[in-house]
Amino acid sequence: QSDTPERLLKREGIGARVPRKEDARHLVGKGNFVGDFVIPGMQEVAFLRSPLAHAKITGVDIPEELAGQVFVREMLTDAADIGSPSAVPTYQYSALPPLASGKVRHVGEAIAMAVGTTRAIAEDILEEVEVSFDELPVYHDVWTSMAAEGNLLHPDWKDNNFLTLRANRDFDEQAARAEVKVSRTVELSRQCIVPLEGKSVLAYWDFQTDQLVVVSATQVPHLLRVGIAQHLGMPEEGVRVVSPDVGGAFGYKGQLYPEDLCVAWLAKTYRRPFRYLEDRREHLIVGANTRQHHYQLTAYADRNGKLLALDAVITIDGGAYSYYPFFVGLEPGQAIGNLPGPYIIPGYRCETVCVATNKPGFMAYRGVARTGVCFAIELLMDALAREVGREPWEVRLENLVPPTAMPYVNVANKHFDSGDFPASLRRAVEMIDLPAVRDRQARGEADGRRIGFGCATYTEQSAHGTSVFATWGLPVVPGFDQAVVRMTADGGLEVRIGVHSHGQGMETSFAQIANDVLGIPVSRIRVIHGDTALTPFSSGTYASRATVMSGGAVSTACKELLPRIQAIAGHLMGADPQEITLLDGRAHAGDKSIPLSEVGRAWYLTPQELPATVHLGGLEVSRAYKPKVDTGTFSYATHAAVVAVDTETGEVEILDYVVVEDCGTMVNPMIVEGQTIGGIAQGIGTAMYEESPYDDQAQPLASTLADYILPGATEIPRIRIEHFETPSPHTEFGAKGVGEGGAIAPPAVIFNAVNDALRGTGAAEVMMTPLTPRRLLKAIEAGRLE
Ligand code: SMO
Repeated sequence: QSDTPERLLKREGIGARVPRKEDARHLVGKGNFVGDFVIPGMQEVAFLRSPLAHAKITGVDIPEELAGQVFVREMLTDAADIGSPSAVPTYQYSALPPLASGKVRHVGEAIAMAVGTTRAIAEDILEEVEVSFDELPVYHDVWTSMAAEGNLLHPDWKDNNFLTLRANRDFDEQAARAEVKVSRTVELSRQCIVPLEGKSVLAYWDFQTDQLVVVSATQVPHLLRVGIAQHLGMPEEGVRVVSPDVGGAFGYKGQLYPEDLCVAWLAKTYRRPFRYLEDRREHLIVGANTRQHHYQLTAYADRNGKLLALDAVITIDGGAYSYYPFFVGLEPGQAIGNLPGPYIIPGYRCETVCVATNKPGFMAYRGVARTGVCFAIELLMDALAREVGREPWEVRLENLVPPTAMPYVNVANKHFDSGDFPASLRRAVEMIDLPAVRDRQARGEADGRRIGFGCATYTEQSAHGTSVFATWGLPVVPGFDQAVVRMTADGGLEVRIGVHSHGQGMETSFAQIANDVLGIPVSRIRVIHGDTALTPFSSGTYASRATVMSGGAVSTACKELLPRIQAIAGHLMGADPQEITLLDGRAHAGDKSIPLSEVGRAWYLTPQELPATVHLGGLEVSRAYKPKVDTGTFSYATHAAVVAVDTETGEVEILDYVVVEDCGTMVNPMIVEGQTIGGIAQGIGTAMYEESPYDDQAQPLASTLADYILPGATEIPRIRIEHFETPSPHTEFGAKGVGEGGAIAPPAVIFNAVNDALRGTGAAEVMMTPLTPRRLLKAIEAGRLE
């Protein structure tokens, strides 16, 4: 194999499986997390948290000798309550005080904070603080909350609903044509997000720059700066946010938390360093805040299972508060918009209610509402297939948007950009070898377990643009990104991006994007992120947006830098700049080449050697980027699995799991696969293990990892992945977002497989996550009683 220029380029450019630069430090424990910072004089912060779910605070008794070490809401006079406004109609606004103000609305809400030289000392101080309460009626679920009369969660509200969204497109006329009607109720339990690193924030005063520096485990450093400045009444240039290594975010680190604001307030007020690190018990109590959806669904179809209409009532438990800046409407909005999935559905009627309850405020979690809607629509598709007596994948093929219809605007006004949904399903079914699975089912298993096949196809809107965010009525409307690229005097490259990388491998993939344009070796490209003082503004890393948005900005900035490098190289080499190609860190013209360090040296160190014409612009470029069409990119995938169900013990084993995914142009297929597998591990957690149950006083029943069950390595099967690559016509190099996708389909796939396994046994269908042995045995028993 000869190293042709093309091969040299592709060895590290877009599409290459370059090992991740960031792994080296993490594998030897040299990451730099908020918990690793050592600052002389730093004090640790602890929070006194409510033992009750809904109560008036009638008094907080702080012993006199602890004055100055314990803080309550009234003392934070120059900190505003966290507001999460939205112009979406029907939305009822609620303020989130940094420390409880007059009332607590969920167990674990922070009432007071203490500071000490160690966390243990701060916690001991809080032992001396007495809080008295008058208990209020507790709304532990959406149904009790919707039935509330008086004693509502928030003052000035007319009921306990955050908001209600309605859609109706041609429902009555389409439903009237149906020959088959299938109804189901499906439900997802509340759960936590459980990143390896919890919420973490450290703040200090930098006297040199006269800035409040907030070091936070955040996925949105620039938005956190906007939020902190706004809520502490400071100018933005007086605040710097640093997001160092972050141990997973997944949506949990996309907002301004009371704890962030409190610690920032301490540092602003006392001009000394303070830090708060959430512990695991706090996370399991105050972070139990995601995925809790209830669906009542009816599919209307012809007798082949071709859908005519879909009717849904979605009820979402939004918890007690709406967070800044991506308010609680994110979840119901995504639910009503994404429920139709990848299908052609002529008629659609949906009502989505997001109800406030006495539980921690709702949080976006990898996939946002799409894990829920995929679970709902895909369980309904299997139920429809059983009703019309066809294979579930055949019924899906009747309904998937075909590639010939692309671009396609669906019934919920989603603008699918490209792709071949049916081909992904056909290939996944082929990889599973369904005929062999059906044979095996007919023969039966020697160990008495029952085998089942399940699949799910989804499309994931990612990299939402400005016009999409604008409809959410937020004070912050993202949808673009910026990058700054600078060639150094010795021929290296610095790339500055405003998004933050915390597991996505951007330090590698963004270097590959730059390498693809400039031919500078990935080892000589440094990607700088996570510091508002060093990087251009960005709304941050979420919604699977970074590669499309910031990646697009890096690519366009490098394309602007390229002719400037060519001009200098052309002068140095006596060649036509347009004939210069950059490869492997060198400028080539014909059979001559020079290292880029000569270009860098000429510009920065010996400019007297250059003619005036090449001086314009220099070797540093800042570019903003928006996709050509900003309605988002639509990645898609089919996941399929074979499971074995033990009907005696209720245990489920995943025997095979395949993915056929299409995220457009892949920058680094190894990273795409890592993202997919990681997402699937979390999806398996949602499907089978993770649950934050509450009693009727809204007391959390899982506050340790002995009660809250996470999947470990032994619960994750070997996952076989195949890729399609249909470039998005809207984006810089054809990429579509992929970060969240893996977490969307697993609950649907696994439940469909289990229901398939139980077919003919008389068992009731399983329709509620997580599929614990207890729930599965109950479904089997319910069937026997019938
Ligand atoms: S749940 Mo994500 O960080 O869009």
